Amino acid sequence: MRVIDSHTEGEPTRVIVDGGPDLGRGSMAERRRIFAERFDRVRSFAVNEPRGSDAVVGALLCEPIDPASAAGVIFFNNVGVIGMCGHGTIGLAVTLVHMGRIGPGKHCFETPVGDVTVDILGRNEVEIENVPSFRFRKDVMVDVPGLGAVTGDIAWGGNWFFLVSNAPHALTMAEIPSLTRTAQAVMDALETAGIRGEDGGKIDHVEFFSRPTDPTADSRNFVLCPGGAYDRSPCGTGTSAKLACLAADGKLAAGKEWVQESIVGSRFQAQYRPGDHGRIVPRIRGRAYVVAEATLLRDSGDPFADGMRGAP
Ligand code: PYC
Repeated sequence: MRVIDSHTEGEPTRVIVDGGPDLGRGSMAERRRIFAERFDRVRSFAVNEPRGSDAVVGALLCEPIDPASAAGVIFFNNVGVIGMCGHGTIGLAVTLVHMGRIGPGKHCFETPVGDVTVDILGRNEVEIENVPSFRFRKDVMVDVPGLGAVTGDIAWGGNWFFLVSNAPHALTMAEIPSLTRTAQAVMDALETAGIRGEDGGKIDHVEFFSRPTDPTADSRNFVLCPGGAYDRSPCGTGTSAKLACLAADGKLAAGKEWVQESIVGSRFQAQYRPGDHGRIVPRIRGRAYVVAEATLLRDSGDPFADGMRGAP
């Protein structure tokens, strides 16, 4: 399997450019289902230890349905498939530029949750127009064992998010273990209480916010992803969900820039335009850098040939 690794504002993406499974020619949602049901070993092989880590997001490059699109893509991580991935889309775009497959200008990527447009602004800088995003419920209270009542909004940004405005710990690198434990407890409590997204989708991302460290940013976040790893980038789908909440509250006008700082201090520049049915269409700008081209090998005698998770 041939892969190209990059990071987007600190968060790694591994694009499978050759040697991935054939998922047929159905819709991207259908291909994601087939990948999840029949090729989970391939997912684990590609991103888990010893070849990867819990933080790596994989991107399986597919033939697009529409020949005018630049690519189809299925995103996945250490525990399963995900809907959309903002940092991964930026990483994929920079990877395709690195491969000479796309150049400056706009290109369409097909994902299981809808088409996204990427605008290549430079070798490392990309702006994506994400899938339409919206807030589903405001001020939802959930009782979290050991913590008490936590209130947040539920919003869609390509994945389902629970957004908590007042982070329960300081958003510093030193607090990452506590932030991870608390965000996981919130995610588990939402599931136990049967609190889900509009389509019954599991809320598998929890996002805490505080004031930014750098006063030129608007906000700082910590995002816990399914599988227990935190997003090193400001999270493209999480920033989209945040924009949807700000728009719904009348706190951010269409076209006005929002700078989202991540827990590691990296940034996305974001804005939105109004979409249909009360949704917004977010635009997220960030930078990615290619860090490796590799061939992943499999030794059938290796007891961990299909990858393993080093930490629970
Ligand atoms: O950037 O949307 C994102 C993302 C989702 C999970 C990790 N990164």
